[in-house]
Amino acid sequence: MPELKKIASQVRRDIVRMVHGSASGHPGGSLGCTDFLTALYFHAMKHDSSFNMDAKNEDVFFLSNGHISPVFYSTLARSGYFDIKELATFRKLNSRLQGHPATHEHLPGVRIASGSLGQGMSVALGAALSKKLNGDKNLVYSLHGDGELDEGQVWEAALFAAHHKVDNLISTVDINGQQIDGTTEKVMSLGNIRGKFDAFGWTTIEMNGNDMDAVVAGLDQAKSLTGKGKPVAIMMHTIMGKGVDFMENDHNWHGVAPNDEQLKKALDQLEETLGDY
Ligand SMILES: Cc1ncc(C[n+]2csc(CCOP(=O)(O)OP(=O)(O)O)c2C)c(N)n1
Ligand SMILES: [Mg+2]
Repeated sequence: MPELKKIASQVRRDIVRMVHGSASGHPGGSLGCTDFLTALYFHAMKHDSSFNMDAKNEDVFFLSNGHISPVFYSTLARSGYFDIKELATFRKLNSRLQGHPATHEHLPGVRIASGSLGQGMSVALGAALSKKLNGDKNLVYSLHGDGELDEGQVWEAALFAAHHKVDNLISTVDINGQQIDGTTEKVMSLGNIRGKFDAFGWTTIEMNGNDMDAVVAGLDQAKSLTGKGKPVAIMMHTIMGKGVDFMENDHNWHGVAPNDEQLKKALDQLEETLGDY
């Protein structure tokens, strides 16, 4: 467990340094989802950093809320998919680390373009069904923002998943109550998200997404619920900007880079554990 917390601290440093380095990008959701991505890649998933697009005989993850690419890229690099030095190219011209992940750049670890919200669950369903057809017992994971749930395609996918008993899929919703222009309550009220997934025929659990022990336990529990005829959804409660006090719970940090002074303040709060890139 201390190991996972150490990794998460370094990933958070990477996030603020990457976004500062390009003076653009999305730190808020990235910091909130750091514990989840860390636990997913360093604990829950069976995956191979030598990377092939087909993901046969391994688990596979799709990031649907592609704007939180900083946390995804850092986790991939720290897991050995590519050199951590490449994180310094984030959002630079000709970089493989585009602001929103794209497949055209062939960055190891990225299997779909995302950023246009609402599509990741549909892709995950295709992958999950093909695993079933191929007799591949591994799991498919997807991550979605709560604001992303405003997209109708998510609910079409949710219906389909239950109808077709896609029980090798674990979809997580990052419930931080914030999105681009304010709180989710203000922009478009989501009501009872868990109740909605329950009504759509999913097995659901709740999890504190910013407590590493809870994230590990939640992912283990979700895995134990697969293979029982229903897709599994994790209601993951997080704080936007988690780990950097002045970014926490503030939608203004959804997609804004820290300036030099703010970067220093942020890094003072995040221990360097594995070495900066
Ligand atoms: C289809 C589509 N519509 C609108 C946007 C613009 N947009 C980018 S992020 C975002 C808010 C997403 O909120 P949430 O998923 O809660 O992410 P968080 O702010 O919590 O990181 C919006 C509306 C988009 N990327 N794609
Ligand atoms: Mg949100």
